[in-house]
Amino acid sequence: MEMLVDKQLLFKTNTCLKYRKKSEQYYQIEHLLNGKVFMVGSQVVSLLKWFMIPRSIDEIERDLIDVGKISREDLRETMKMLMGKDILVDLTQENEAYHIGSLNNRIFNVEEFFPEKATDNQIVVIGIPFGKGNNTSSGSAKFPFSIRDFLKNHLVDFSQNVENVDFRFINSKADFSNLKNLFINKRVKDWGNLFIYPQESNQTTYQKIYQLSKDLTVKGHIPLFLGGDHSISYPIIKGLAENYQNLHIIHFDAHTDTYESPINKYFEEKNAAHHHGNFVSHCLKLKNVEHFHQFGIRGIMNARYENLSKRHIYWNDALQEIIDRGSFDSIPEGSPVYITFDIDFLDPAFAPGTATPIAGGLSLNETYKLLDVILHQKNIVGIDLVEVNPDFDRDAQTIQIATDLILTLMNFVEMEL
Ligand SMILES: [Mn+2]
Repeated sequence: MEMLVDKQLLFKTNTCLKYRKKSEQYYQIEHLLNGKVFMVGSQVVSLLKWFMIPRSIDEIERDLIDVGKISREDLRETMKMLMGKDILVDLTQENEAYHIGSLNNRIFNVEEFFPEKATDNQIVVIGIPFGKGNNTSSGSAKFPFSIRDFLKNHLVDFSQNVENVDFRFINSKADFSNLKNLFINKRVKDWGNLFIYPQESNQTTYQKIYQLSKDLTVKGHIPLFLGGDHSISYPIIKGLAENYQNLHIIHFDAHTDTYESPINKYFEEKNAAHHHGNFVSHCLKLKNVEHFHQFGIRGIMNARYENLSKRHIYWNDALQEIIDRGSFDSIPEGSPVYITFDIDFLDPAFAPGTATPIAGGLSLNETYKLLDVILHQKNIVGIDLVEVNPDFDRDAQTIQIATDLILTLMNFVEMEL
């Protein structure tokens, strides 16, 4: 048994399970951290009860196999199945550091993502319902739920007959054939939302996000994170930077997110968490992050800036020049590009649902024109959309813009289909 070779292993039944007896033979098991439900036989439940005390290989050999309770083959298959579903865990191994909650309102009604089953590269949508990086308003944590509810309530379904969807409703000048092909070829999947225990520390959450980003990108998937506040982008980019070198970050935002203060620095020395207003400062310290291109910067809060060695600021009022020029060639061809999009890049008249609005941003149509110029033929390896705060929204106006932006950004993702 290759799995049972290492004498150090110690197996235990996951404590976050709910059992329901369905008949004499069958039980339903619900995994409380990801919402997944399984049917198992009563013998499996007996086995799980036995494993409620951590068991070593020696005990398994002595008390199950040697006495003929179960054959070695059957036990191996059963344990493999249970461990794959995180029902049985190996206490001595680094356990999966995060759980993703399964949903029935997947975005655009696309299929659920199963990491172990994915045979080709996918755009994987994951919600990060985390707003504690902003200490005055944490409402952005609601966005992953709000957008999925909104789309489900409006029966937005791109899981079939996408041939008949006319994406020109977003931007009639753009060519959406790539997006259509992504949907037709089932290359967009929704994994669900990261499970965040309400009492866990911010550091714990950031560690999970980092691991998640690293795991997805090492397999070549293109993650599309729905924030959440902007602090989540640091662990995401840290995860990507483990897999890609010479990363270029394209950052749409009214703010530079490099705010430093003596208080920040004091706590930073104590290894305290970063926040939504300084995630860029942390990213700049990552070796593989080569350039940070910041678009849309404006407002009194951005009067001071420093550390421009890796940063390139494109002030808000200069964006029209890029649109008029029709080209943006500051990123070498083929370089991996990560897009982080703060909804406050847009003028709050268009997108009011955000916690730190700054007037004077681009309109929606101007934004599409700019994206067409900047993102044309870029090697996009990941995307996030952050800082959408449903608490400040008006008639789901910002949710609708966020939807159009998600579709627009996905349309730029080039994949071999
Ligand atoms: Mn911002």
